[in-house]
Amino acid sequence: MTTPTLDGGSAAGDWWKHATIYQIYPRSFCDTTGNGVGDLGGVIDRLDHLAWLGVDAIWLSPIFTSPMVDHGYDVADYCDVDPLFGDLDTFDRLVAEAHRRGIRVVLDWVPNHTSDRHPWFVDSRSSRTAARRAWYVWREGSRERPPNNWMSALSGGSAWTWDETTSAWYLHLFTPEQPDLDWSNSEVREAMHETLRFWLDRGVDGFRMDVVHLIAKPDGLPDLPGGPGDVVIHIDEPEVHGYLRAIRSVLDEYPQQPMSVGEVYLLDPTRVAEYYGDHDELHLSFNFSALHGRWDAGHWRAAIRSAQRAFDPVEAWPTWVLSNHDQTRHRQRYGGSERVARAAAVLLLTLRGTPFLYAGEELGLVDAEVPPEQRHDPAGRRDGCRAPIPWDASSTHGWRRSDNWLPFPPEAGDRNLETLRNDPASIVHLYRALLRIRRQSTALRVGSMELIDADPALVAWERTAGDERVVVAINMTDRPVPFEPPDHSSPWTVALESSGAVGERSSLGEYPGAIAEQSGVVLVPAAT
Ligand code: TEU
Repeated sequence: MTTPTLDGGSAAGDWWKHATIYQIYPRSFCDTTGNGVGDLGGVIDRLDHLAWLGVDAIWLSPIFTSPMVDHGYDVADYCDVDPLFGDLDTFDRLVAEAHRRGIRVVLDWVPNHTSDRHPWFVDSRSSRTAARRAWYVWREGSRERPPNNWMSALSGGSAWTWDETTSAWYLHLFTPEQPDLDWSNSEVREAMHETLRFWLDRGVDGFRMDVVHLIAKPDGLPDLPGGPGDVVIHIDEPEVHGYLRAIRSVLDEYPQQPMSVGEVYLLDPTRVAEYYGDHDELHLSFNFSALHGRWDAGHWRAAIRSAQRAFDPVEAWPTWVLSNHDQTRHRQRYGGSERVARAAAVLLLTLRGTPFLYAGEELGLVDAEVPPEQRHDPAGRRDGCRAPIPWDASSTHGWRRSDNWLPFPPEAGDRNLETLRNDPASIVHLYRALLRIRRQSTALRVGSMELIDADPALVAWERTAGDERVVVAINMTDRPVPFEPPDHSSPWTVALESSGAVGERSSLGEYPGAIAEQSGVVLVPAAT
């Protein structure tokens, strides 16, 4: 076997612009130990699926040592793998095996807060004069009233917890077990930089940075103007940009072009774009404003335009996300049909920007139904989208047991990798075909993008790079819609061998999505 190059399908740099990044929630991916929880060995076992599918990188949700109050988003040691998932040797093997297949590895790095079990916090809370007292945000005062009106984004109560040992409040924007670090302290910044170097030295290709916009807090921690209902996760302070430039310098020390993608949870794309700095802060940032909307052509046209207005003038490279471990899976949010799941695949993989694909999207999964007594999420609402991935049609769906940490999604008997791979017209083959087209097309990966006037039921656009022009049209309704592609790409002919459709068309007709190139047209059928 020839060793694939780590080039994301392109000889050029900036691999993260060309790449499709696949998010793995390790607890739910694949279990090799039989404890009902996925692990790193399981990720290694499934790398062949990812290579077959054609993704360029994997992002692993947190794997560091953690008491798992928030499933790894509460880190007790940034420089080790939690024993639930494996150990550093397994991790090194994972990186080597992924790289051997041309797949890069991105880790989830949680800079805003640690676990309350992290030795830094254990020390910090031990006394008012502890060496690391000032690594966290402490306030003394009356135990009757928290220092301000901030509410925790996860547990709902105050963002402050009173600590008896030193009679003081500590800040936690998430659960009380996730105390916020004080990034205005240079020792904190240096210690956190070292945690990046630890993994970069082991060859990782980048980091997804959890709520990274929150690491700078407003001076004096004033009340939020909107009262306790105001959303604390929309904090956006100028100091954050200096912290990000310093983080970028650490990444730039390394030859593998490490990439940073920030979970910047601001819903105004113009503010999100500022987190790219002058190409000296984040490489990429999520733009969740598009995700929070209906499956509706008007919404998507507006979301695309607002991303273009915010990102293009400052040359900030966009990203697109439809699903992740915090949101109801998009097929379900958009009404549940196969047709929508297929059209959404075309949307995600043909827009201008780096697509993030959440494990199980390629199977068209919806959320598991999780009875209240089986829920684990401290927010109480995110278990369904974190269900185990069904790999085969057996009763345990490729897992060692049937009673895993969460139940399988409802249609696992049909929507599992084995069953879908055996059907060349299934959604997993559609994803694979789209990823292949994307790899082959410079226009789709990095070309410019312009919306095309079309029927109000449609979102249509053209991607261009040099002489290569690609037209994409997506029908966001379930009725047939006329669409005449621009002259240079007609007549439309079916080119996607796995689509099951043949013949010539000059209209989108009953199809939910289509991609037209000079070489032909991919019409995506609504169902198998
Ligand atoms: O999410 C941040 C965040 O804003 C979410 O809590 C969001 O408000 C909610 O999920 C929307 O439904 C990140 C991680 O993605 C999440 O899993 C963690 O719980 C959180 O940070 C704390 O680290």
